[in-house]
Amino acid sequence: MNPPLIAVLNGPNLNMLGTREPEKYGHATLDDVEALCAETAEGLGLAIDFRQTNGEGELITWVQECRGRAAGIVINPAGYTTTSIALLDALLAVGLPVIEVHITNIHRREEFRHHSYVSKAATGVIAGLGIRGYALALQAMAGLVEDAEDPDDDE
Ligand code: DHK
Repeated sequence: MNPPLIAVLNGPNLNMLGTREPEKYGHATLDDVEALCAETAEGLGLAIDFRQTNGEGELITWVQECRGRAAGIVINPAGYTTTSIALLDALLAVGLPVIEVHITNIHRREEFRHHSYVSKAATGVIAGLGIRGYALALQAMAGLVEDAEDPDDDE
């Protein structure tokens, strides 16, 4: 059997990780994040499809394409977190487990970053743990996927 596929989707400006405000986002690049996700997923028996876009429409199309293809979505919506009802609607439409990740603790930052539309579709949210948050999200997702496969098994 093929390992369950988890889409790891990244929104705008995350392609600039490593050079972008390193005092907030750290020094790891998006390639480092992808390598961490790939290694973590392999250990958990998951496959990943790791992507980044600066476009809202493209991000929404990728979410839509997860239906029937992926077992879950890990998403850092970046700047679209606080603005995109369309992204929220897409996440609700696909009906998959969603884990929202933010590298920084958005609640310690400017007030306009505190409200997330995406959280309304998220099973869980991880913020403020740096890129480690992606690995934690994949660990949690492995449990959610297992629960979905064996709903009667409490172990
Ligand atoms: C990344 C961004 O690009 C911001 O727009 C969010 C998020 C925070 C992060 O912490 O990963 O406000």
